[in-house]
Amino acid sequence: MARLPILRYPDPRLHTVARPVATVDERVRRLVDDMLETMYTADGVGLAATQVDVHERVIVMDTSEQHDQPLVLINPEIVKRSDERAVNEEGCLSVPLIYDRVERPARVTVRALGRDGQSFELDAEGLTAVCVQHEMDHLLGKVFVEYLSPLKRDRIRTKMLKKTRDELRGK
Ligand code: GNR
Ligand code: NI
Repeated sequence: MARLPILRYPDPRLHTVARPVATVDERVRRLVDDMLETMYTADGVGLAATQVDVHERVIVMDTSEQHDQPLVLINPEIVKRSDERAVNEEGCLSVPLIYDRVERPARVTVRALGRDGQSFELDAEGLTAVCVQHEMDHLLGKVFVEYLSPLKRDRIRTKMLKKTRDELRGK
């Protein structure tokens, strides 16, 4: 397994729309395993392939308390959304140290292929519902800050550019 570099907002590659996976083969399983290692190492609860500059419909997640229940979603599709909405604080490994409130459907049912290539359905609520919708947005080239006001988004963009510049200078 290998840790992959995570793209940071406002990298334009984060706005790429991912293509479906044609076959869950050895290459895709290796990508999944590298993404899981990357997610766990970064202390994230989810990671979309877009964030590691691979533009295919692959997501890994683990919203369990013990971080011991990896979930793999390949070619995920939302088959049901609740009318009820919920507001949650979101963060993103591609926008480090920024957290803000986003409103989304409270519950979703997602159909996807697992690491074994078998189709399954996931009924998600709570953090799992937030996370799967956040990750599916990444696959469509959307970052959560795009739900915020243009003013907030612009402040975040400036802050991220400065942070990246400072880190490159070794500050
Ligand atoms: O680690 C993550 N935590 C998180 C918290 C609230 C809402 C969404 C997330 S996803 C994020 C990891 C990430 O950036 N996935 O794309
Ligand atoms: Ni994210």
